[in-house]
Amino acid sequence: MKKLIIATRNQNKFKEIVKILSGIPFEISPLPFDCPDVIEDGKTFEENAAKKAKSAFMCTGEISIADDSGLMVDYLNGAPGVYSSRFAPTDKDRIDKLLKALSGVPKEERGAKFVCVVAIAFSLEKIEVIRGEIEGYISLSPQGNSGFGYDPIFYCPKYKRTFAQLGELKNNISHRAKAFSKAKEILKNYSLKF
Ligand code: ITT
Repeated sequence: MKKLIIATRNQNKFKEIVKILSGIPFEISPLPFDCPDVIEDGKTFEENAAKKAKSAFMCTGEISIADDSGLMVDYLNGAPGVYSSRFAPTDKDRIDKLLKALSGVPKEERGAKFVCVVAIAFSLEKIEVIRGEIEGYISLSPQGNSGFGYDPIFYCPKYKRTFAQLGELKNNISHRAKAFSKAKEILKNYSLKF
C-alpha cells in the first residue's frame, strides 16, 4: 500500500484529518520529526498549503497532504485569516483577543467563516489544491470543550451550538471535513491507477 504523509505539526488537526480520511487505501504516516518546519509566508491559504505539502514531499519522497486553515471574521475584513495561528501566542489568548476586538458588536455583524485549503503533493510538479468553507458567527463567550483553536467561539447556526459543543459531529460538517472529503475522492481515484 502506498504511504500518505499528513504534513502538519498540529496534533489536533492531525487527529481530525486521520478520522476524516479513514478507509482510504493508503498507509497514513505523520510528518517525520526531522523534516523542516515550513515558513508560512504565503498571502493565501492556497500558497501556504501547497508549500507545506511540497516541503513534506521533498523531505520524504512520499505523497503528502497538508492543510492551511483559519478563521475569517467579516467585521475584521477577513482577519485573522492566514494569520490565525499567529494572531496571539495560545488558543486562549487568540480567543480573548478576538472577543475583545468584537466587543459591543451586535450578532448580525459577527459573521465569520472557517476556511480549510488542502494541498496534495503527488510529486514536486503535480499539486492538487482543494478548498472547504463553513459559515457561522462569533459567539459572545466561549462555549464547549471539544475541538481546538477557535472552536469554542465559532457558532454554527444550523446546529445552534459552537464547534466545541459538537464533539465528533464537527468532523462530518467542518471546513476541514468538506475539503478532505474531496481530497479523499481524489486519492481513491489515484490509487485505482496502481
Ligand atoms: P500546521 O501548519 O503544522 O498544519 P498550524 O496550527 O500552524 O499547524 P495553520 O497554519 O493552518 O496550522 O493555522 C491554522 C490555525 O487556524 C489553527 O492554529 C487554529 O488557530 C485555526 N483553526 C484552523 N482550523 C480550525 C478548526 O477546525 N477549529 C478551530 N480553529 C482552527
